[in-house]
Amino acid sequence: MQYDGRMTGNQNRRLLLLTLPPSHYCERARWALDRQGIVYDEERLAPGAHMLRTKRLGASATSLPLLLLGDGSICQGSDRILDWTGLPGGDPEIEQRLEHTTAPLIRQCLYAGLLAAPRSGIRDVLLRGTSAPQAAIVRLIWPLLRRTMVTGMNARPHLLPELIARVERELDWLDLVLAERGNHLVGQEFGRADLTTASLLAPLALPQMEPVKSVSAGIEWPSSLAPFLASWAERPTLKWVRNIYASYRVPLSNAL
Ligand SMILES: N[C@@H](CCC(=O)N[C@@H](CS)C(=O)NCC(=O)O)C(=O)O
Repeated sequence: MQYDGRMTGNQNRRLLLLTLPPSHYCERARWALDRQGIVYDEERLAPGAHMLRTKRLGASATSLPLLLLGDGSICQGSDRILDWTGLPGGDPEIEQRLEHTTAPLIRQCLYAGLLAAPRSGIRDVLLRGTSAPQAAIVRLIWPLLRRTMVTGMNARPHLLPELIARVERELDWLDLVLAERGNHLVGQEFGRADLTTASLLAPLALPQMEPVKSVSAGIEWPSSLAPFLASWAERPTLKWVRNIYASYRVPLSNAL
């Protein structure tokens, strides 16, 4: 097990998973906890508020997911959280590429389209399940926050053609991997590599399973993205992601 080991005020309390609601890394952590039958509460944070919360906890970075353990220590990062759950069936090489190349690219590409489209609904999706005061503040500062997010992720609309081409190359790679390995990436059973791939690709596959379905409900895909999402929908990888969700995504926790 690998985690920060920093102590917080969470001693003797239930596990608490801090998330940014639509984050695919947060979904990866949620699903692993659910899969392992680990009971936890989820605290959904608005962008910006998450920085104050993580700083107050003394975390080494602001990124989510972050799991507050019952002994008060912090486990930050989806990879570490999966380590902590002990979920078997990992493939470090595939998971590293997904975590460090594919997933940030998907995020950059989708936000480049969504943040530039005033009626995409992304602001409400980012605020779903967050506290009323956080949501009120974000609505007030949205124009500034939107620009900060564009800059922070380099999610600039003029980059979309290049980002879309790079996403297609990642899908080409995964189509090949799945063609070689069959229904499960490691062995004959659902495991960590399958969960990592499915969760990090979910924003493209759009599985209609909870909690992903309600977390992202209300998104209006702008014309800069909609045709590409439609043309990718029947690719082997994205069909596989939807099948994996339908077969294995059973939300068990009493999270939000
Ligand atoms: N490699 C990290 C990446 C996590 C990450 O980038 N999370 C994003 C949400 S998708 C985030 O928290 N961004 C805000 C920040 O870094 O302050 C993980 O697997 O947990």
